[in-house]
Amino acid sequence: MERKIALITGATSGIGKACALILAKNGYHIIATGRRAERLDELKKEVPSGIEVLPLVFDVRDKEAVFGLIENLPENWKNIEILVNNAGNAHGLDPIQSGSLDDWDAMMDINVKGLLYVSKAVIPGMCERNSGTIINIGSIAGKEVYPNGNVYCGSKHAVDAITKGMRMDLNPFGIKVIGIHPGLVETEFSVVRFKGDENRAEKVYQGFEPLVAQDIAEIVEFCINRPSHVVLADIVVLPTAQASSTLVNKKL
Ligand code: NDP
Ligand code: 8X3
Repeated sequence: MERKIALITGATSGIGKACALILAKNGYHIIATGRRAERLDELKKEVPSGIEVLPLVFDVRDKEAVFGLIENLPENWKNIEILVNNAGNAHGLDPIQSGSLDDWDAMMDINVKGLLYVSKAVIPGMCERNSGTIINIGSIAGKEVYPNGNVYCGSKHAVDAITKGMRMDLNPFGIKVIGIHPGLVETEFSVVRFKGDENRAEKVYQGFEPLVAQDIAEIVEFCINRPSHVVLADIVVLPTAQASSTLVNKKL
């Protein structure tokens, strides 16, 4: 039987981890990436028996590490069929006049350039094989802008544009390109955004039922199990209580 391989960036937490587990359940061997090696090792213990996990520890901003590791994968890991570009975060929630340069660099370098580096390392193999699926995790912040979201929204609008461009350029190769754009999902996202302030992070998800990572993973599962002539190109998924990035029906 053909050996199926999926690479998921940011598989140490939240949406990426849930995607890794659901793809493993669907019979994919998993190349799991992230900076926290110990969490990638934990993932090995959670996949069904017979499924292999290859942890690749790198920061997506580190061009040399990205290309060095992905271009030199062991032979039986080279044929990546599914790439989930998930690694990313918001850093800060500040008005443009007082935003931090370090936060801006992090968001553009991770969410946009990191996604591009990983994609550039994986796409040539997909083109050679005339086969593959790329799933980019965008955001409602890539479809709308909200106050103080400035640069994070910019980074996710860039992901949306890059996804559309990838779909056009890779179409002749039969490669499916899918953009998934979630609203509020309770993960470590807000803890990172608020620099470890767990109380502030918790408040983001109070008073309504947010999405959970598994909700996004199940959409990924649905996408990858469509027949070869079907691609769900662009998906916005919100908690039922959320009508837009600024309109959440909170009952506090
Ligand atoms: P988490 O903080 O739970 O997960 C983020 C993941 O990205 C971690 O695995 C982290 O791994 C990885 N990551 C972050 N920075 C880097 C880096 N420099 N190099 C390598 N990996 C990195 O958040 P989510 O699961 O919520 O976020 C996943 C994606 O979903 C992001 O792109 C986010 O923008 C998007 N999203 C999230 C929403 C939400 O409400 N939660 C809504 C819409 C989109 P590690 O730290 O180990 O490197
Ligand atoms: C994460 C969702 O609304 O916090 O992309 O930007 S939001």
